[in-house]
Amino acid sequence: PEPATPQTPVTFPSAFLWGAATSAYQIEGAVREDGRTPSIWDTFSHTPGKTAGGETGDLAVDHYHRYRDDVALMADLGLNAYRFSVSWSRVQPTGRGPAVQRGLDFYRKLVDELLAKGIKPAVTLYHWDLPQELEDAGGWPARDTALRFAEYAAIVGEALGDRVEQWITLNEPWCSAFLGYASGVHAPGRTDPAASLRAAHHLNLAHGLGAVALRSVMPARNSVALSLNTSVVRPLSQQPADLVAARKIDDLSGGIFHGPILHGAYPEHLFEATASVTDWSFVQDGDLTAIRQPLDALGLNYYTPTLVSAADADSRAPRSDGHGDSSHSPWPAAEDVAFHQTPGERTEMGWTVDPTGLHELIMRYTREVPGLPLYITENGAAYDDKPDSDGRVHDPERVNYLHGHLSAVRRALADGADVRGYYLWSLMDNFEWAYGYDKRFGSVYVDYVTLERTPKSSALWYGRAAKTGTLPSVEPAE
Ligand code: PNW
Repeated sequence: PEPATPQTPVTFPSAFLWGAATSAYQIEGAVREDGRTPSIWDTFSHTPGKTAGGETGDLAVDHYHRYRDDVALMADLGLNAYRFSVSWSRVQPTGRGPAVQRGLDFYRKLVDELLAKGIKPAVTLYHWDLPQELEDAGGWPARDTALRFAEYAAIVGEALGDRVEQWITLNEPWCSAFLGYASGVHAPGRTDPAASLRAAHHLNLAHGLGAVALRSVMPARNSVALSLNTSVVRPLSQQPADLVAARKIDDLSGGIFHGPILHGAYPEHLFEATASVTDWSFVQDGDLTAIRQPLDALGLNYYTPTLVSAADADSRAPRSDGHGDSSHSPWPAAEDVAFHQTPGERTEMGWTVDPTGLHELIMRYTREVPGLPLYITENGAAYDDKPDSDGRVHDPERVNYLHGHLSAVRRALADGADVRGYYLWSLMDNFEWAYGYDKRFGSVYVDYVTLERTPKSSALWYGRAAKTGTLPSVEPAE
């Protein structure tokens, strides 16, 4: 962990984006309004036993009706960027066919509100909420879903491309493919390793076709990117078997996406490593060319590093590894890998706080694609926040987390990385997927009875950083 004191001023470039991030299903609510129909997350959260306490995004934090206040709050805090996602089911309820104008109008109003307050919008097209009808037709393991995504991308690009410059096709395709189709802790809750690898390929294809579709309808000045959550994988030792285990998890978390997207090829060892699960015959001629589209930027999401070793015979049981409770592993064909807890302080998710991993991740992609602008599109922590008797919410642990990770970004800049901005996850407390409302990632506290928003001390701290371009000092955590 970073020492909280003594501190020298940590200053950022003047054009740096200081943002916060959210996603549609986690904050909007209004799931049956204005023509929206169910996504896989509506179905999943309404299936008994799938989320903590059976919680759903039906109301979430009611952002659909409170977006003006939420934008005003961001402006008051001093943020100059906001990353949100579009609900596919609002725009194209069945995942096909003509767009619903009322759905598009919501996002247009949101964007206009942001622009009026000097906040730069970044739109994520897909943050895990596939229209249920497309899942019923096969979901991401079916090739057609990638083609449907490209049509949807063109619809949203056409509607918002004149006023939104920053576009992200997919958020964390790793989670969509492997938590959705292998471990089943996320929607649609399938536990089929072969299907999860098909899903990964079709998500890659969706990204490539989506990037082309966006560019065909948008001004050339706009930027097209995607957000990856490549694990920062560390081997437990330098023994060859542990290094092989680390490479396998690196391939399955990062290379399986950035290989084809950035370099036009899957990692050398991936086919062999997963041969027990699939023959990869779903990769068609021309797919790798279609997937490798020039990127204007890359989004990196980072929370914690991953520590692995070769599994000995008795550590081969499937485990959840902080990826939720499941007897099914999210890592296909990786029974020979054991996962370990990184030592150190942990957040409410049980994720170890380690800012050096963020520096490592940034430098890795700086080497992987020299010259590609990078954004930290998510970084943050869940803590058990509670209002004081005076109604204020003090979260010194989160301030410390943000200070440590933003300092790591600053060190990467000094080391030559081209990081253009940082989006804190998350603007406000919200529906944390399978964990429901239990895990609070917000810098703004949400009272789940009144839905009242209260900036935590971390939001005020981060706002000062945004306004001044310099990290304020950190009070030692009590
Ligand atoms: C990301 N894992 O989710 C998402 O993009 C957010 O929607 C989410 O709220 C946030 O991080 C916090 O969880 C992840 O198991 C969920 O490795 C799970 C994992 C990683 C990211």
